[in-house]
Amino acid sequence: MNIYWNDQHARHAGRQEMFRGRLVDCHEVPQRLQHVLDELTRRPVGTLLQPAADLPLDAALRRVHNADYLDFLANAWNDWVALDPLNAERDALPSVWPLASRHAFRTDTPPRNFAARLGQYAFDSGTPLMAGSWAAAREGAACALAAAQAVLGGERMAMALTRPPGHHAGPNYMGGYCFINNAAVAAQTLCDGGLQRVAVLDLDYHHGNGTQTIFYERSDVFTASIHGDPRTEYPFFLGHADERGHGAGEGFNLNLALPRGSGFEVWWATLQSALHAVSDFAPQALVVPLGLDTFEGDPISGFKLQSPDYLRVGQALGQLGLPTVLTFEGGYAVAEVGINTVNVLEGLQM
Ligand code: Q9C
Ligand code: ZN
Repeated sequence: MNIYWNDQHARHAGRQEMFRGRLVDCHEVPQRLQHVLDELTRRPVGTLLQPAADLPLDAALRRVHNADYLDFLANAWNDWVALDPLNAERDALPSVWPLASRHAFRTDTPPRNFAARLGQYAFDSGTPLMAGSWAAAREGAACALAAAQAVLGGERMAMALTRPPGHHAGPNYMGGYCFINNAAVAAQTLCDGGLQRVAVLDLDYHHGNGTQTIFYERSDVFTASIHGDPRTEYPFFLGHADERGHGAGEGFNLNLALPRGSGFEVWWATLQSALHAVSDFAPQALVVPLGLDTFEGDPISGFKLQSPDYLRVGQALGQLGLPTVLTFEGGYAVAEVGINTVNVLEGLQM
């Protein structure tokens, strides 16, 4: 297994996120990825690599994100500091949003004010943006692109080991600690490499709203997600069972929501349904946005998987027999995220 890891990841290190009316320490921290690297030195289940410097990254980014959003991200830090030089010491967080209801606020008149633009391109105040966020997110997408190319080149499995995560990022918005949708970059790269059917199976605790939205009207990418019920769990406004795709994409999205508190038995049964749906689609490759926040010890999530369960998860994915790209998503029990991630990778190769 080729594991492309993001050596720029620590340039994104948010200080605080807004949570229920106050700023709390960020959960999505650089140590998460370091723990995975540490566990990979103990259990070398793959080859650690870095993406080549000359990949067609900008073209790959434009395949899944709008050009104006990418421009916004590329310039956001400079614009933030231009607003007030003291901002150089502070992370950027949005505090005003154009509510999307019809006739509520206009979105056809892009504001020039940076605070307004930040709100326009973000859907929560939990995703701090700082000087190195763009560099880190960009290199993460390069890892996803490299992983997809490796699979197109005949590797059975590859992983983008990167942070910040990606699956909440939509065509033109950030949120949920995500800026660039790495799983979507991987899936689109597989399509552009000639595959006619690609499946995405999102295993993060939180619904993969960004990935769902990016592929919602398409029949060549089947998206499925197992996640906490959005009626009580983040991201709240997407992830319900009746979202099945639209237009040509009708029937090519599957949401399997489970109540907060669900344990491995029910999660495993749900995984079997998801795997059947993936097999029925007969994909030529699989992308797995892998969140480890389904773990019982996760501080912000509500499922109860235990560390050995992740070996079985990996095994079940491996038994599909598909060329597979994994992207590293959530998982905030920092001390265990390395063990749990490498358990999946070890199970995949059993
Ligand atoms: N500050 C991923 O797992 N937290 N994102 C809600 C608001 C947002 C999780 C509290 C959770 C995002 C990739
Ligand atoms: Zn998550």
